[in-house]
Amino acid sequence: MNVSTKWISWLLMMSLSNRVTLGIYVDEPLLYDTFPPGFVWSSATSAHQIEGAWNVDGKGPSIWDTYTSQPGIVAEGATGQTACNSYYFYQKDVDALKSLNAEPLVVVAFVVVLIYDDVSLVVYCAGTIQVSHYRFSISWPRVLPNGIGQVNQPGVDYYKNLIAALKVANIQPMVTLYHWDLPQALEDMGGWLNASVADWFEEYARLCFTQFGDDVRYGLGVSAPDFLSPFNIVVAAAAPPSPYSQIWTWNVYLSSWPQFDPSPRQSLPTLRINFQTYSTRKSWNRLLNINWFFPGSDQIADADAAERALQFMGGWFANPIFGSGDYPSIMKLKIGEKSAQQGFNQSRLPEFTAEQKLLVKSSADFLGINHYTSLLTVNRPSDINDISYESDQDLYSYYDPSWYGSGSPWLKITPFGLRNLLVWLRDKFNDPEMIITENGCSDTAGNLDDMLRIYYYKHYINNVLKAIKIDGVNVTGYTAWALMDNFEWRAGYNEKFGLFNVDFSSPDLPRTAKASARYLAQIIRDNGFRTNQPCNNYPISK
Ligand code: PNW
Repeated sequence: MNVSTKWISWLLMMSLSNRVTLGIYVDEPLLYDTFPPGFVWSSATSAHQIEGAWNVDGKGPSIWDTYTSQPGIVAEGATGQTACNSYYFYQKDVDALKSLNAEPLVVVAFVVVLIYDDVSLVVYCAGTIQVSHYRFSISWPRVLPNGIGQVNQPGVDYYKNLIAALKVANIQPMVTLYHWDLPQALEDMGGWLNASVADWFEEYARLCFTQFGDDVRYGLGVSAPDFLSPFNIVVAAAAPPSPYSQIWTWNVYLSSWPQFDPSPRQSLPTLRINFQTYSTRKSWNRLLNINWFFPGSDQIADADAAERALQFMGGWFANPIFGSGDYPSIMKLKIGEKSAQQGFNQSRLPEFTAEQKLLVKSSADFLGINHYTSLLTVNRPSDINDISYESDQDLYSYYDPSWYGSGSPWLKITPFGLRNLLVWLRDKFNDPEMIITENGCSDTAGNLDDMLRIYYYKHYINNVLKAIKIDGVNVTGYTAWALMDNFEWRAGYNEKFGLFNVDFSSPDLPRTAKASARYLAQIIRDNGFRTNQPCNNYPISK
């Protein structure tokens, strides 16, 4: 559904019903407390969104290089061909990260602090080293230009240099293996829909573990696997529709499980074994892109619809790994019933074999969560002739008009949703260890005095703190998306998520800290919230 159709149906729905919306925005009081010791603080980017250098030093094209070379695809014809040019300017990125992680223990300053109680000096006197992390992704076609086979040494060297520079800055790498930039050569052979993709991915992962494994404590797999599927076209970021659109009604549920291919291949466990072989310090995880869904009314049917939305978005991936070892029962039921009504002789949702269930279950060390926003959801049966992931859910989701917007139409500021989500994940999936692997907010200005982003980070991070301290959820890290303004997929350079502004009009592409970068750095240094931090002292009563 395009944006205008969405609005029209939303307006229609609001005028036809007198629904009580349960998601009205309220300011919440902050919890002034600290995160557990050792809490991981990180900021993130992905290869195609920042690296540029798309065709130099032996790099092969990715599907995004191909996609953006077609006219009319990306806003204003933008491409990632140069982006933040991090292939050459990675030291600038490391410097930006370093400034989020100030040198601790300046003794002289400590004395001064006692005298003047100056907040900016307190920053340098935190007394403990808050180790910062950087989540970046490896570009598969940069290290393997054809996806498999010949290794591109300059590409490998680039990541070695980046990791070495991070090490010097005392910043730990968190490496995503796949953030949507499939080698075009593999796409030409069917991409994620070719059963061999599991072998291709294994070859690539093996190379990464061998080359970079010793220096990487956190290894992340496929970012937001649901976005590999064609339904990603309906959300803002959107990967190329490519040939998937022809066959996706059959494969949509399958294509997002490349490593869990129904053929008797055991690539996921093989990957795990590789992972463990190459380093005992690493963790293998899954990244899940998940919104929070509030029921649109107090009717049971709408509460069920909101739960269904969560299960289709999050349970789809979390339940096989952290839950029963299978798809959520509501997905099996809905898709099974619909498939029968639609004349399919079996459910469009593939079934795991007993063996696969065992292999998949508990195959990740922690659950990575990419979370940005919430929606309100009501029950709404779909047209049975419409065969799609959305229609299978029989619901309609929308935003409450009281929620603050951002620079992205799909992103409304709903910090309380994150706490609900964390509690829900804890309750449904056996209290897994969780790391927020992405969370952040866009604007279209990219201005340095970015108060909206400060508000976003303050209240979202505070909700993580409440989930940990009040609800007892096991969250061990938080990652801010993004380190700097970058190529925001189909939105080009218009939607800016950066803690650092990038001046794209200057050939040097300078990175400049926004106010939100300073604010986040303060929270990181304090490992939590104090009343006398800048921007935190609001007397909000319940
Ligand atoms: C993520 N949604 O995409 C991606 O991992 C990043 O590469 C991207 O830059 C960032 O978020 C901001 O868009 C998402 O509709 C896109 O809920 C859309 C949604 C979630 C994540």
